[in-house]
Amino acid sequence: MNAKLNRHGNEQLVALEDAKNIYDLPFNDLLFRAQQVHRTQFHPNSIQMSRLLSIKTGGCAEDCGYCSQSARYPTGLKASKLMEVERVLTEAKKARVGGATRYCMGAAWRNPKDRDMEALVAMIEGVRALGMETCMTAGMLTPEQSARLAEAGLDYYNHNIDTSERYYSEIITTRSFADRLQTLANVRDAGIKVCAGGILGMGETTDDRISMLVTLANLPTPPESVPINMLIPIPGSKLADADPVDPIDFVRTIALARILMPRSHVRLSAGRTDMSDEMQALCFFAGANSIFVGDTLLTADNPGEDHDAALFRRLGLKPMALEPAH
Ligand code: SAM
Ligand code: DTB
Ligand code: SF4
Repeated sequence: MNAKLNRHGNEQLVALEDAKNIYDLPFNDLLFRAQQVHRTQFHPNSIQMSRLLSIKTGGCAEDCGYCSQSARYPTGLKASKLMEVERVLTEAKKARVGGATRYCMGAAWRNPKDRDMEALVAMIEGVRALGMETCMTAGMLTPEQSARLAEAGLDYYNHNIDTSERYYSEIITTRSFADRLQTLANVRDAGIKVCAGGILGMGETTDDRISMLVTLANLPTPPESVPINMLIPIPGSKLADADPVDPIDFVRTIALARILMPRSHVRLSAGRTDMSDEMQALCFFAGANSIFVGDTLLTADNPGEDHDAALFRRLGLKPMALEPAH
């Protein structure tokens, strides 16, 4: 690789050309390499399981072209207020029984208001007390808000860059790619682990997908979790009629994420209801080692426990145990 040292002087910067060359390898070579990398860092048959809950649904001021929750598009979704803390904890207990080890709370906001912070803190403390890892995704955060959530014990913050820098303004105009990177830096500086990834199937090119992964891999510290979503086309949204992704291209992208970010959990995220079991199996072989479990994501469908349990049995996969700190 044409590698340079990053600003910590201890990791190699990934060059776009090198990433493209990896992506373009013959499929068998690409998957073999991804599997080799995977096995240096992870147990090959363990899958981390997260559960999502929408704690504040719909009515969002942002114009993300893929989203059911943007107030700009007639998606038919009913908006609701921030959920009561007790209800969040009741749902989290159910998720723990279902085998999830990480609980991710999502709010349809451009950013949290200061008056919301107390409730978010109580949710984080409550979920943590149940012995689960905590994750939140609530839009842009200031350094002060990041510090407050870190103090509450937040383990992860999810904030996706979604696509390449070049393509970003085709998908979202109410904020910039640089805004996204700034929140990721704020969260990282506060000591919270980072979950950041994107979506495939929004009309982006292969180079956009590769560039998105190169941006993530070249962050001063790569994200600990990298969700790769396949667009769930939402009727009424700007991307309702986007062309579906070629499954082989999707698997290639997972393999590249694994190779560029060996230590990250790569999550096969939204869109699994539209993937065959065989496609999911290839994604796991390519290095995906995390999923969302349960019947729903935030507003859209997910395969559900029975289907996933059967798939895990067929593939000999096991839920990943929590690290000893938890
Ligand atoms: N409002 C917060 C934000 O945008 O950061 C958090 C919630 S937002 C729904 C979280 C992520 O879900 C988005 O960044 C996007 O990557 C993913 N997502 C949303 N709608 C999707 C869809 N229809 N298909 C696939 N992924 C989607
Ligand atoms: C992520 O990358 N995918 C999750 C999580 N982070 C917050 C969200 C998927 C949302 C899918 C569409 C929906 O449920 O509305
Ligand atoms: Fe709002 Fe997040 Fe949906 Fe964008 S992705 S419209 S910020 S909820």
